[in-house]
Formats: sequence, C-alpha cells, structure tokens
Amino acid sequence: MIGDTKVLFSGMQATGNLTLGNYLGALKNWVNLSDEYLCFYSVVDMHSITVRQDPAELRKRARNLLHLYIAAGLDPEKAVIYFQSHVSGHAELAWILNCFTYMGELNRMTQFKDKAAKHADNINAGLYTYPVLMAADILLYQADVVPVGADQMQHLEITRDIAQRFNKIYGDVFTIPEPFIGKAGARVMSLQNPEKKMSKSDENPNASIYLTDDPDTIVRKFKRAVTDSEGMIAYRDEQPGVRNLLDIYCACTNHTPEEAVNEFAGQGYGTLKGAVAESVVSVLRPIQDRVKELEKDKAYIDRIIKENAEKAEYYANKTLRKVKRKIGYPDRIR
Ligand code: ATP
Ligand code: LTN
Repeated sequence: MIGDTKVLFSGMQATGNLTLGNYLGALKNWVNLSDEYLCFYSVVDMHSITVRQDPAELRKRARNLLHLYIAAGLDPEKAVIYFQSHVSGHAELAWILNCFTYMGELNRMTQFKDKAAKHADNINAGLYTYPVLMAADILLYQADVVPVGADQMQHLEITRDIAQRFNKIYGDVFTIPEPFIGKAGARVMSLQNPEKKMSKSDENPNASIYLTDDPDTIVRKFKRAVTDSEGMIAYRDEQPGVRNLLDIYCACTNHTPEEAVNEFAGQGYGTLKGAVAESVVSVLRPIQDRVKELEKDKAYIDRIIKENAEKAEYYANKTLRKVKRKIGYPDRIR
C-alpha cells in the first residue's frame, strides 16, 4: 500500500521467445490494472542469469520485452515498467532475505527441481535462491497483489512465508502479498503435448506459438496441433488437446467454453483449428505492429527506461531504509 493506493508487482524473464502462454496467462491480464493499482512491471534480467546467457542476446531480449510490455497495452507513463538490474535494491534485499529463508524450503521448490534437471551442468546457487530474489522483488515495493500464472504460486507462497517470518521478528515491515490469477488463459498447454504447459524453452518449435510468429506459421502450427480420435468437439478432461484449443479460442475472443462448444457443434477438428488460428492472428497482429513502431523510437524508449528506473528506485529505497534499520545495520553518515 502506498498512501491509499494498492500496489501490484509482476515480472517476466527476458529469456527465450515469449509464447502465447506468456501473453494469455500473464501479460494480457496485466493490462488495465493501472487505474486501480500502482503497478510495477519488471523485466527481471537478474533472474535471467540463473541460466547461462549470451550478453548481446540478453541485452537485446530485455529491451524487446520492454517493447512488448508497452505493445501489449501497458501504459509506461502510469505503470512503472523497468529493468530489475537498474534498481540495486533488489540484490540488497535478496541478500537480507536469504538470511531468513531455510534451505529446507528452497529444496521443495518444483521449478528449481525442473530447471536443475534441465541444466545439470550448471546448478548454481542463484538458481537455488531464485525464489528469494523473487520475494525481494515483491516485498521491496510492498506489493498487495501479484498477478502470476498457476506455475508461480509456490514462489508466491514462499514469499508470504518469508515476509511473515520477518514481520514476526521485526514488526510490520512488509505487506503480505496476495496472488492474483487471471481467469482466461491461466494455463495454455503445449500444442504437441496437451498434458504439458506451453513453454518458451520447449525444444519443439511446433509446441508453442511465439508472439513473433507470422500468420502462416500460426496457421501451420495449429493444423499440426495434437488432438484425439474422438472426432467430437467437447470441453472435457478426456480431450485435453481439444479443450486447449477451445481455451485459446475463448481467451482470444472473450467467449465462454459453452459458447465455443455450441459454435463448433458438429464441425470437424480442421474447422476448429482454422478458427483458433484466425483468432490468435487477430490478437497478435496489432501487438507485432506496435513493437515494430517502438523499435524505431529509441529516444522515447530511453526516456521511459530512465524515468521509470528512478521511480522504482525511489519506492525501493523507502523499504530498504526501513529494513536496514530494523535488522541493525549501522546508520550511514552523510
Ligand atoms: P521457461 O520455459 O523459460 O520456464 P515459461 O514459458 O514457462 O518459461 P516464465 O518466464 O516462467 O515462462 O513465465 C512468465 C509468465 O508467464 C509467468 O507469469 C507464468 O505464469 C506465465 N506463463 C508461462 N507459461 C504459461 C502457460 N503455458 N500458460 C499460462 N501462463 C503461462
Ligand atoms: N519467476 C517469475 C518471474 C518473476 C516474477 C517476480 C513474477 C520474477 N520476479 C515477481 C511475479 C513477481 C517467472 O518465471 N514467471
């Protein structure tokens, strides 16, 4: 809470190509929240280096992600859109919170287990304490709400546990954040294996729709999407592939599953796939066009980067000063 405005924080990693899952499950739900909340949307480049990155590539992707935030409809004059690495408070608070987090808690994190298995040659301490940096992101701004996909709930729970533990010792320092899960598109599944979530790190490019895919690619990927042999369009657990297509269609057209099932009643999977592809193309086209415009406007983007880093830093420092005093760091003499 800042004054009487509630604070919202969320972030996304600048690793890999963003997918339709990232858009429908996260970005899309962030739009239009800045009237109600003071919103912080970070490009979490510090989290990105928990896996090895090519420096030029990371720099480019981080900036692209900032463009995408704006192109998707976030207003950078209202919401604080910034790079995590520009505000050193994230690293400072993360260190402090590391000292209030148990290894037993971190050992339970499923994302760590998954990523450690995937990057067996580089299981670094940063990957292990990733959730603590995420807790620092959220607590640094005293966030009341955190929009995240279902896969990030465990990290939000550990954030709450760390904050409560800290508050119990030092008094009410941190706001305890609540999750905020959007309805539509909460979990977009892989087009090649509908039991698995669509993920930007999937090796099979046909499994994911990337936000940069052109219309032909989108149509082709949906044509190849895995369905089943039931030959009937229904919204049910037994047909995860078809259900995923219906979910995507609904998220793109704002229809309910019942409406969609009625619309496609008696039709074949080919018709459904064509309609889903078309709905996705019309959602992505304006975003892709806007990204192209923003890429040309370097001066504008530079100003946003500078001003928002300063804004974020101002709020971050307020919390940090309080935390440092509470834990007993000596006062700085100026
Ligand atoms: P990676 O494959 O590198 O783990 P990812 O595609 O799973 O990446 P993240 O960077 O972990 O994406 O997530 C960014 C945001 O997008 C998070 O809020 C996450 O919950 C959401 N998200 C990611 N994948 C999906 C999905 N398939 N459906 C809905 N939301 C998703
Ligand atoms: N771990 C998240 C990204 C992330 C985040 C955050 C999300 C980093 N810090 C703070 C919400 C709030 C992810 O991989 N999606």
